[in-house]
Amino acid sequence: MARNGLVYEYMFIAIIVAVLAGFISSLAYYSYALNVNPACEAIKADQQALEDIMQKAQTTPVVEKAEGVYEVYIVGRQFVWIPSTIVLEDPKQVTFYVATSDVIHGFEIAGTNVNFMVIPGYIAKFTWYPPKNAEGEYLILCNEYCGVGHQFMKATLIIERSQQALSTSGNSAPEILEYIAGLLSSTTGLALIPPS
Ligand SMILES: [Cu+2]
Repeated sequence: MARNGLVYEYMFIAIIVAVLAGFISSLAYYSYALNVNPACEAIKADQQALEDIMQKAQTTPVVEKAEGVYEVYIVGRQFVWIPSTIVLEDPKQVTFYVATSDVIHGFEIAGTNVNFMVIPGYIAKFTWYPPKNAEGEYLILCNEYCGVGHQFMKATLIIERSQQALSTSGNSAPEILEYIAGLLSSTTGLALIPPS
């Protein structure tokens, strides 16, 4: 009887080890072979780099590199985003550099595919290609519980469209397909090839 019990014990240990090995190797496969990774790039940052980004967030948070190409510097802190308002005019490509001066925060622009984690000691870099019809006020929130004032942690993104951009803003079918493909690849890592 006792020996039989031991056999079952070993059987269960073997099954559990096999299941764990399966999970861990599928994680490794997705991460390394298929390159399915968190949406943003995390750049290791020392104290100086974090002070620099704080300085930029407080003085010049929005830098227009070229027409419609922006770099935006933001710092999260219990329980605010600095700056609290970001205005972009006719953005085509927006690269966010986001850091935290205390705990982990989640940077999300509601209604878009911008959603990534901001980890202490790193600068999160994420490039967003706003759809042409993105316009008006967007809520930026913290989606990672960071303390008692978490629910007050928000900011506003305002996208302004000039008259000229508006007149060409009608999304054609290929553009919508492109947008969906971009969304799919940025959230799942899968490449969608539209039928030709
Ligand atoms: Cu937070």
